[in-house]
Amino acid sequence: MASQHKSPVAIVMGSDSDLEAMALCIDTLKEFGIKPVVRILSAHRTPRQAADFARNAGKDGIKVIIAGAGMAAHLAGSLAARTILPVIGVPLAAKDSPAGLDALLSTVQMPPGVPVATVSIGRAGAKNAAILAIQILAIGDPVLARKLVKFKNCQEKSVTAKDSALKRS
Ligand code: RP5
Repeated sequence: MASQHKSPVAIVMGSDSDLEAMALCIDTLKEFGIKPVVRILSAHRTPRQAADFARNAGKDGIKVIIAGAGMAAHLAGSLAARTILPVIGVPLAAKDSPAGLDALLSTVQMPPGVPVATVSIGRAGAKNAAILAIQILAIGDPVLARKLVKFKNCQEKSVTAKDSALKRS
């Protein structure tokens, strides 16, 4: 069944416990006018549903998949194995594994031929995953490209203002 999705970006996370960190990814995409498809799918707990999602994502209009998971984080890799869409992996801390280094290595250490564009651990990575997805989409979308330029300019102004305030203090 094609086109049940209305968004070019899907955010998939392994558990509802990942939502706190991944909320920043959702919010950042919304700031750029993109309302993502958001799913909880697990490489280990719902392997068939996760596989079906990855196989159908392209047909359903998704252009970039963002996958966040903690612990032995195989979600991004298992999705990437089943699609030609770019997959961005967000390694997450989990309550039983608060540093998230296990998730970082599980996400980033993909074998040659099946890349996962892995961002940093946790909320910083969740935000960067959204921005990276937007940058990918902006290659063919001048409106999004202009929004990205504005975003970078605002970011620069904000840091410059903090620098000036520090110099004055
Ligand atoms: C991973 O295990 C999830 O992505 C989550 O980060 C972690 C713990 O899951 P819960 O036990 O909190 O559901 O699969």
